[in-house]
Amino acid sequence: MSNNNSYRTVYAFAREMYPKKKDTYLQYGTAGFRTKATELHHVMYRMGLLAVLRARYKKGVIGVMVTASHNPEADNGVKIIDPRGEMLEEAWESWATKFANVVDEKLEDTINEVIKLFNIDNMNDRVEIVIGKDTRPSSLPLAKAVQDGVLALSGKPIDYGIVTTPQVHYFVVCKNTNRAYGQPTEEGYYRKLINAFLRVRGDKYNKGNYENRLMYDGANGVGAKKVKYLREVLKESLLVEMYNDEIIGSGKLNHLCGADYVKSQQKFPNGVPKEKNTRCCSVDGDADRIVYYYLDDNERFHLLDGDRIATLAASYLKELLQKTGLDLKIGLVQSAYANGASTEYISNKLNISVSCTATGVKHLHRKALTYDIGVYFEANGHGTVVFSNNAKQKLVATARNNSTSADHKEACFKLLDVIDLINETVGDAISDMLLVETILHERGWDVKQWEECYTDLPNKLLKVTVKDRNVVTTTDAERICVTPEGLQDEINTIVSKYKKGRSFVRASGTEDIIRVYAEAATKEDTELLAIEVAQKVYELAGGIGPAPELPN
Ligand code: 16G
Ligand code: MG
Repeated sequence: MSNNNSYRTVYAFAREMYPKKKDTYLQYGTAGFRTKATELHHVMYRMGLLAVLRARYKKGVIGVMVTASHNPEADNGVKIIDPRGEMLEEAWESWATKFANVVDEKLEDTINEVIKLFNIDNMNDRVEIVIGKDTRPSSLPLAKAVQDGVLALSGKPIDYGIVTTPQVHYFVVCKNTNRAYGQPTEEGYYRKLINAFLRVRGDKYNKGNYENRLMYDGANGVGAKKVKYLREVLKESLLVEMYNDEIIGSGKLNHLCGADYVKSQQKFPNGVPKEKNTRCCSVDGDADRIVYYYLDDNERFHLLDGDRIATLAASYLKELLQKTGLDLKIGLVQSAYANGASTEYISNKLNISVSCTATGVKHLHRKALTYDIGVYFEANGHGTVVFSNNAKQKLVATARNNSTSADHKEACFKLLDVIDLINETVGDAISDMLLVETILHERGWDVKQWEECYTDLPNKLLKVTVKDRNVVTTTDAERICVTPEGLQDEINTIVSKYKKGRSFVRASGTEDIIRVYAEAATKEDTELLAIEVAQKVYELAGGIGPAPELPN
């Protein structure tokens, strides 16, 4: 006997419109599902269903973003956003995986399992699900599938059309805070960011060595579409020169351009003119990542990645905080991929507390929330700054207090403006760009002065293909390898041969491979160190295909 509810329409819809192919298995990874767009129709429908259950359980608005970020245009993906703008709670990731993989006939039972396990007794609530999508041609039908899933369980889909991932996070938070965070519209988003940016910038657009001109690589995606609007509003205050803005269906999304290409290839993107000593930036396919770079007089490429943005932001916020006279705790969060030179600079020169978490925005974000001012960035350009309620309340109270000195007051108002130009809900390429431009402007720095803060250690990333990536497990924020047994000892022995050597290995959360990271005092040593470690991984973790080879 079962007293389960019957969700016949759910099954009927699934069978008729979004049937699951027999042989597919997909896992909700670091940032949701991601694979060939043609494999995802049933997954999208089911994520619509899950989003409704989650929204009823949390009694709040949930977001769903259809995107495969920096992947090729033929891929797509989906991620679920929790009521506070965070990534879907890990305990529910396995439910997402289960939903994606059960046969159509079991869909109703799985819904009932969730309802029972989480005591969801408000199945009639008309919960809102915010849906956004990137510029991929496949995103339109896939977002429609999410909507159908939401409707099948009588939720209310709110379609925001083509937007960036961070915009969806922002809309979700605005709605769940009853608009205290801002207006849940695109106009509200731009207005909040741009008003703050213009107030801080004042009417002097060029300062010292800072020039208000920036070359912008939109990766032929949503980051290009959105900045077009931004440019109109920024007018003369910041001249954003747009490149790679062929948006829908050009097949060029992320192709030889965009933040991932620039960071992983350490190369200047196609489609941007090679102008020397000019500040450039690239965003990725859903505009939640950004990196800066320039070409020097000899056309040598210089990258200013997430570590650089983190150090720039942390040092600026620390200074500004000191000027407010308030005692608030500031900290910086990185992953093991952060360049060792940046970590040393933060601890020893900036005297800011720095901590390391596992890879993935959700881990860094969570740690950053433990500070009053928590700056977090991954080297690949994902990151933002979060401010505690305590910090915000103190700033407002001090700014409004008549006995506060004029200097302290001014600093409090400025910091409040800076908070408004930051999208705290998640890393946001557009908001991060405005923050970097604000700081460089205020300091009167050109891109070289920013780079001169510290010198990156040479570093190298390699991939090793193995039979089963799950054989590699790690601890201590992925810096120590636990299995296969003996691998860490081997890594230690190899690393000890190299000056300033550091290396770690971990299973990728987005590709079926093991990643090897290495850094050392010289480029040659770094190459050797990376290969030696990769060879050990190949040997001890069941490598397949050609073994990594030392250069001759
Ligand atoms: C995803 C993560 C990113 C992480 C990357 C690691 C989000 C929004 N994105 O793109 O934070 O750096 O995966 O990829 O969380 P990997 O596991 O393949 O190295
Ligand atoms: Mg992205």
